[in-house]
Amino acid sequence: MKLQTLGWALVFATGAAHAGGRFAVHDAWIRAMPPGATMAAGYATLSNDGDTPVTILTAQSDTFRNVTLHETLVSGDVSKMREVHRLVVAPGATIKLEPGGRHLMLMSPRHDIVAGDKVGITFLLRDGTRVDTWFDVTAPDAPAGD
Ligand SMILES: [Cu+2]
Repeated sequence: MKLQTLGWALVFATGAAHAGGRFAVHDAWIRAMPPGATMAAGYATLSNDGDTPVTILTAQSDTFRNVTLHETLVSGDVSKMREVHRLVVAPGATIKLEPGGRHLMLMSPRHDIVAGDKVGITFLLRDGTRVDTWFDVTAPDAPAGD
């Protein structure tokens, strides 16, 4: 019992400082938007190399007025999107944000987004950690995932 208490104390003491180190964002990209478009989607691979779950609450960007986590639900030939209020990355797991699945919904850009740009996006974790990342803007006709 005593050992277990000590274990938790260590987790709390070091958890916040290390959360950003075990949560990582790879291969982050946004498809370039046609001029005047008000909506784009962000894709990335999210990984958790730690031994406790990482909970993502939301994301923010200086480039877009509104950023939310979305999932795509397909029923028959109808495809709908809905907001996800938290996304848990299990220890050792990766989650792909990809076309046709979960994605960042990026709304109301403050300026046009063109291929070659980099867009700063910050993930907010439940433990209070903010994880700053860069998303590459790719040409509109680039194959998904490139
Ligand atoms: Cu969406």
